[in-house]
Amino acid sequence: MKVAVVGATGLVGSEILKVLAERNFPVTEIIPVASERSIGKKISFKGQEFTVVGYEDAINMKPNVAIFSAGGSTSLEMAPKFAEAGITVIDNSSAWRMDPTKKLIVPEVNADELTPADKIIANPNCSTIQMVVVMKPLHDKYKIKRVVVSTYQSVTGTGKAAVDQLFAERIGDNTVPKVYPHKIDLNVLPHIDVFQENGYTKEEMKMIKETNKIMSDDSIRVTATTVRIPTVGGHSEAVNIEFENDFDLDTVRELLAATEGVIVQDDPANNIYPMPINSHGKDEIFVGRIRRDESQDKTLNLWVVADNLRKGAATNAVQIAEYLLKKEMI
Ligand code: A2P
Ligand code: 11C
Repeated sequence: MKVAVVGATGLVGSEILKVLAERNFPVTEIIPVASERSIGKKISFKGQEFTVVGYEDAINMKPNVAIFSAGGSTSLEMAPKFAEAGITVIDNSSAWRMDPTKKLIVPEVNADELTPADKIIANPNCSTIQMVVVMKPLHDKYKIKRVVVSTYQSVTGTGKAAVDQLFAERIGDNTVPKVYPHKIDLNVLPHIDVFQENGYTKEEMKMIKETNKIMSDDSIRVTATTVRIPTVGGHSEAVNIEFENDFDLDTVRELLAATEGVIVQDDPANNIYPMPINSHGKDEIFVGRIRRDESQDKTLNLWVVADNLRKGAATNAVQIAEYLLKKEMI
């Protein structure tokens, strides 16, 4: 497989290269694509060097699949050009997610929606992905009525510039450009992405709308508060789920433990619960603090953690490519 990685020099792009190598995706050639300022730079993959090219050269090199992680406007402009050339695009940006003609895929939940006609496939937002993988088996068994989620999101979700801002603040360096409107070190910002007219942020609205689309169920009511914290890698979520039917906590634990891609870490007596620092470089989603909401019947509280650059972005995209390959769609 010839694989183009658009945004190969970015945080998610470099994670995509690592995940392709680790999972032994059958790559014959990597075609790294980035902005004009990076053309000619070398990117190494499995000990081999590949030169960064512009998107037109990349299309001419006829990759089987192109994994995009270079922002929404780049995707809006370039993904259709790849698709028109017959190249399947897996896009990490928000550009195509809510387009009714495009599929929004989390392989554990809805890979079976994919057909050979899907040439631009959307990868959901990181905070949505880790939540829906956990929701799916619970929804199938108990039917979810409503979800209340509060997130604690890493600066890596914003990209390299945000990581630079955090470390610059830590050493008192004021020369680094700021990507957040406030200090992030030793602080918490209840603000991810831009505010909308309804008072929610775009990140919060993504969690709501994307969840309904991925689960193919608009009856699930979701409300979200998304918060940026000064961690470097790994998003955490406090998730409160109200079901139609009552559940048994042991069965919930068993169901989650048996779910592909989910690891239960729930032993509070020994201080064992998921933490973002332990999620770095892992493809799985970690769930703990599994307990009843004692203020309301048929309601569960969970703490869900995943490496946002992995399952939240790169791993999910590579898993989509793996599915397409297995089904001979690329
Ligand atoms: P570059 O390194 O040349 O700027 P991050 O989110 O970590 O900041 O990374 C963004 C990624 O998207 C980088 O690889 C960046 O390349 C790439 N990118 C940004 N704009 C474009 C563009 N117009 N065309 C192709 N790649 C782009
Ligand atoms: C964040 N969730 O943590 C965002 C990053 O729609 O893919 C990913 C934004 C997106 O800031």
